[in-house]
Amino acid sequence: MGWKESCIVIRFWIIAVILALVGLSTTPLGRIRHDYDTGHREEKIGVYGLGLTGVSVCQALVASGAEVFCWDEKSEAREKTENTKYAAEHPKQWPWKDLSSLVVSPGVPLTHPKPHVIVRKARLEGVEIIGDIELFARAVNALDENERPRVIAITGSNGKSTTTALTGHILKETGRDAFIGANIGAPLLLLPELSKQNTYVLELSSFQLDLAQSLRANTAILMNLSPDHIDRHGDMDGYIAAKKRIFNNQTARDAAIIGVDDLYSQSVCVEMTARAQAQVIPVSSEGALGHGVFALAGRVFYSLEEKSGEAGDITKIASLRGSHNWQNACAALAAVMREGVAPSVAIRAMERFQGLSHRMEIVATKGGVIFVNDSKATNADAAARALKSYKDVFWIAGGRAKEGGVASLVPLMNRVRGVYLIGEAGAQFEQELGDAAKCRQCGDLANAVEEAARDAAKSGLSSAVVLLSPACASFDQFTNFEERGDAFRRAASEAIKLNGEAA
Ligand code: UMA
Repeated sequence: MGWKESCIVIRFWIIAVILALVGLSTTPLGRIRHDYDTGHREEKIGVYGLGLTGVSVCQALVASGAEVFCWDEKSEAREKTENTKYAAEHPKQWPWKDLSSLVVSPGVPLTHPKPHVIVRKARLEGVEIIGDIELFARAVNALDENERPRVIAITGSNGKSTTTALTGHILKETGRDAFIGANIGAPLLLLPELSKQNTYVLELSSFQLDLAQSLRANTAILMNLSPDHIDRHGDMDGYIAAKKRIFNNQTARDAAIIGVDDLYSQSVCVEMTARAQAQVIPVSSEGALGHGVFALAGRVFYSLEEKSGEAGDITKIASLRGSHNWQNACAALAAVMREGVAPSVAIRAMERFQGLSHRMEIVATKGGVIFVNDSKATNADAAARALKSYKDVFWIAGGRAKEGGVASLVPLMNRVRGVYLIGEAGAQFEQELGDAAKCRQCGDLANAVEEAARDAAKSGLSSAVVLLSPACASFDQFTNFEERGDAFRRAASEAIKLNGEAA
């Protein structure tokens, strides 16, 4: 190689090394960048809470050119922002006078038990308080009508995750570009970029709805209402008001699908029908409806303006067991029919639905005993649904109690052979169940599974079910319900080993 060629090769390597270094320093941002333009170019925005939501918000805002000021009370959360363009900085240092918005995580209290100090500060400074769903809503609202993606938003006290997953599953199976997220799976801002081809199927919590002022859902679903998150909303009225926000901004072209199997939701359905803002489609798994979608003993029917008939029989679908799941199926059917899916095609897609982890999920079977993980059942109403689905239940319950406890479950104790109590709520639940059930204080989940599995095996019952359906939040002993469900799965396989063939 001559001098000239050597110079070219050396120059090539110098450029390559420089490019590699530049690439290395920008790779993390490049990788986390996603394609939402939140419309915040050059604005200064505060972000409070750096969990799943907060980090996705910071990434979205930075990628769209905003200057981000963020904070989290936990140092581990703040550490995640080191070496990023949104390094955490205490709110005392934020340029409050120049902030255009404060984006808070859903877990940050707005009103109850009392407004968070950051919320009070923003109100004092006249800075609007929004959430990640609102950033999405504004990006969608900025598009021309014929460029908007479809938005299906789903809420309710119970069944919203299954309905979200089922709706997304049917749409995907029938060739739509459907994406599931928000309170389930990925935070909303991590879903693929806005496109008119896309359908976003969003599970929304009451916390998120409180922070989603301009969201307009083409289809909004309210599954049901029972007391939940009262500590955050003050009372049932506050909770219902948050849930009803899902229908805000809807137009006559949009649909409000409402479960009518509980009194609270029935009154919302009446109110929405009177308001005549969107087309109301009632759904039920407890009786026939003149107008709406309903299940009778697991056979699904639809009676809508343009068509009516039987969609199909879902009694044999293992992942949709129980009448609460039939209500989920009715709501999903109503939603996908609006997207042009034929009812019989939707039912065939449901047959391939695998169900969700931690929702009446069969995790083990041994010697006739079935172990069911229903860790997601964080309130009495959800636990009732699981208890009603089985007879001969060895029921594991407890954790951090929710408003109302488990007194409402006493009538179901004729199905329960033993109650194995864990966590903070143990003593309270034993008192509430009184003589209706045989209760045992087990302390933690591992002990409860061991004892319940032993009793189930000894019972000789052919339909014995060891059911974790806690009717409680998990936070006294676990980080979240998923961790609790995983611990149940492990304990179930340990118990099977311990009890050998007998279990
Ligand atoms: N933080 C503070 N101060 C506060 C509250 C929170 O600094 O007062 C910080 C915490 O230290 C933590 C972060 O904020 O680092 C957590 O924020 P978060 O509790 O809002 O949780 P995320 O990780 O952002 O998850 C949230 C939802 N969590 C809640 O609503 C409590 C997740 O729902 C959701 O999946 C996720 O956004 C993505 O959208 C979970 C949930 O439990 C499944 N939801 C409740 C439910 O379903 O009942 C509402």
